[in-house]
Amino acid sequence: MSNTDTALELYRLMCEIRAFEEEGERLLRAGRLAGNLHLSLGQEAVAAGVCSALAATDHITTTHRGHGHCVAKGGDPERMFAELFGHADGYSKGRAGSMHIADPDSGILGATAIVGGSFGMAIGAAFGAQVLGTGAVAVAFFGEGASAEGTLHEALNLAALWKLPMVFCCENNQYAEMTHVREHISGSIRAIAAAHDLAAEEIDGNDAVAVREAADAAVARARAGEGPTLLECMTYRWSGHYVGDPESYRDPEEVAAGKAADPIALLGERLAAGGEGERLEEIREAANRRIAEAADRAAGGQPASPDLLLADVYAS
Ligand SMILES: Cc1ncc(C[n+]2csc(CCOP(=O)(O)OP(=O)(O)O)c2C)c(N)n1
Repeated sequence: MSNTDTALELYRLMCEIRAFEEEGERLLRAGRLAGNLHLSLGQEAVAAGVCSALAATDHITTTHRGHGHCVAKGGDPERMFAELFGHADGYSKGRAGSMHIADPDSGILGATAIVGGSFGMAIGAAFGAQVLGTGAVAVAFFGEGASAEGTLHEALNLAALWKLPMVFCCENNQYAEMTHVREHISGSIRAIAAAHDLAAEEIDGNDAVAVREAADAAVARARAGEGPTLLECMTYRWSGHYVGDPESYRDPEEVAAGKAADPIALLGERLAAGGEGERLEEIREAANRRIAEAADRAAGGQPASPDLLLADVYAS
């Protein structure tokens, strides 16, 4: 793929993620979804940059804010929306919702509401790949808030010790719930990784091309048996922790500055300067259409049946 084709693909992925999040928010605010949503608006470059560096056979694990990762890894937006609607054809048969999307067929081993829960699953996937010699790589997405969890240290240590084919991808969006990063991290996440002898890199997480280049290098290292890498992608969470969060803890000026570093606009400007401007609107429209149609089709599904409540819970 040429550099331009890669950049256009990143642009398309980011537009689909943005459209998914905006449609989800619209449906939730219209009272059509149960539960709540944690949106990744503003963080699209991380999901697009990392997931586009992976093969279909590679694995990701993600968090409560994982829609973007699932869209970018090849999850079907219709089945994702079906899950948000609580419909039987959703990825978890409509019983789990937004924070529990999983699609092993496209390498999405699962999202989890447990902060720090993505590490153990990815370690397992990477260890399995190493033992079986499949060549697959596992990426654990996490927010900077998960650095307070002991499981991060356990995972970093084991991954480095066993040279597991893994990438730890921290989306540092500046907030853990309502707490700014300067109020909850002493030192840095990269330093934590370095203490466990991992290669670690800080990246402009709003620059999809920069994320992609760093992810390409980390994935190549992992595949070559050279061990795990931690990528700390610096970005900004545009919306509240959840839809409807009053956000009294944030300065509107700070939010405006964060939104000014829009990863989609940033890449769009670069592509336009390179003479690709005309294709951008077409890509945006196609992305919006794909997502709107997926949501419409999902809306027509059947609600999860109470008969399935205990299915997949106990082994026979
Ligand atoms: C083990 C655990 N502790 C606490 C919580 C409550 N909680 C939900 S989200 C969150 C903050 C997560 O922040 P971060 O990891 O930075 O991810 P972000 O929400 O910014 O994407 C917390 C503390 C939880 N879900 N799980």
